[in-house]
Amino acid sequence: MVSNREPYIHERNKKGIRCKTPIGGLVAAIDPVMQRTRGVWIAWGSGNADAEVADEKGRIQVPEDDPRYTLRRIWLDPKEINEYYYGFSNRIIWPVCHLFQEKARLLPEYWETYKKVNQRFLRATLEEALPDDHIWIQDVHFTLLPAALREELPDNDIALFWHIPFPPWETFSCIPWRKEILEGMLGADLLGFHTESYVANFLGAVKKEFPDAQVSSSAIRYKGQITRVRAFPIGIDYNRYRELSSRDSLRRRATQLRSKMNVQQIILGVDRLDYTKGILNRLLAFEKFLEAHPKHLGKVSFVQVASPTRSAISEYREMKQRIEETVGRVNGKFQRPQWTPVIYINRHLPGDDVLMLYRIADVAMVTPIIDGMNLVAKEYVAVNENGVLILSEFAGASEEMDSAIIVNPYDLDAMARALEEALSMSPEERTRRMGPLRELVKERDIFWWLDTFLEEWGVELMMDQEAGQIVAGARLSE
Ligand code: GDG
Repeated sequence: MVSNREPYIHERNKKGIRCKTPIGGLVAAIDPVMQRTRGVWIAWGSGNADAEVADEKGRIQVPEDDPRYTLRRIWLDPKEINEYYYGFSNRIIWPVCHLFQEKARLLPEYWETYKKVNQRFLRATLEEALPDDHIWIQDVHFTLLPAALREELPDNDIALFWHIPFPPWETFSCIPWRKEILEGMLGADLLGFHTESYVANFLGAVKKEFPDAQVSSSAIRYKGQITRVRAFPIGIDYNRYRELSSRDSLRRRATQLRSKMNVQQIILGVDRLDYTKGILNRLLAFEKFLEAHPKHLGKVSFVQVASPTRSAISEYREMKQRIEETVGRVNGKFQRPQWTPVIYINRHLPGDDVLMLYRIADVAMVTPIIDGMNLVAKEYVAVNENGVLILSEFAGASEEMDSAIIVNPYDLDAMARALEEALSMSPEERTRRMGPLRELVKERDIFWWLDTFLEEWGVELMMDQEAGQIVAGARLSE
């Protein structure tokens, strides 16, 4: 496994060194597989005590209490973090793939460092990989790795999963190094995206860029190498969300919170404070909604969790400022001594607090300008069976979750109307819409995603021989 973020992070604080696991479905799903295959996970060692606990190669056996596999940490210096991570990954690939070309900073030094870091990960992977190993690369940080590995390891199976949208060629082509990126990705045997439309965009880009490539609807033959390309819509650990959110203590706290808030209905947004997430448009739509429907004044509050992210990048700081000005203006316009229209939280909340908000929210607004998938939509549906989901048509999740109220996040009036519709929806209609959404989130959970990916990749054979059991195709949660 190769990813930018590591599955275990060591941090030193006043009390000593603590090992944390990042919250999120991906690590939760892949860690058990790694534990069974006893493989190697290569990632950037980003914790401030990571080096202290690893050996001279950056290796550490994890989980610490019952070591099963090797985490190999790669050290990055501040210039590399700035140019490879904040620069190339977050200021070039991220904005371009989210159709924000105008925010892209196409600096050659970002590219040079990105190449260097990909080389560093290449060397580490070559040191770790055994002849039969499957090598799975996550996300946009290592586009050059599949082809570079392929050259050295012609017989290993290599796959890459892309977690964000893949844009049309007309947008992608603004990247001066687009050929190298596409060629790098085509070193993989299997490429996964969240949706059919990202698959189509990727195939289209390859056709445009390499006229001699043979491109079908699910595979590419280029320079003798075949790459299968497929959509694997990612899910969440549904059962875990159900379990965690139905604990007595959490239910009690949620009921208390709900009664303290003293409003009839609650609307919720939970996002990293990213310009792609549509937080600003959502606030403007809420303002329009209050203007158009004064009967809701004093009765409905909108809770927006905007957790800090990438604040080293100026576009993120600018978006934060615009959001905060808007929160201030909207609250200033409507607030009453006993009622706050917008409750804005700009901190990373503990997981339980997010679950509690999912439980008490009558309506969740998941209205990104564009989003690869968006897991918040799925988490809300898993936790709250009586809620209403308002979902952007430009979130990857809308390809599957079509019984939500689907909106265009640019159309503020339509979003204001959707809010009115959601808040006045009958219990029967809520159930009619929520039923199929829950089924889907339950059925296509993170383990389904993993199984489908591994099955397509033919991993079960390898696991069969090594572990004496078939893991892929089995429910790893069981
Ligand atoms: C990328 C793609 C794709 C948020 N604030 C807090 C908090 N969160 C959690 C949510 C959710 C996660 O963060 C966000 O997941 P998303 O899917 O919405 O978004 P990205 O981070 O942009 O992820 C995305 C994903 O990769 C997977 O492939 O779906 O499209 O952009 O789990 O609950 N969690 C806590 N406190 C917060 O303040 N505890």
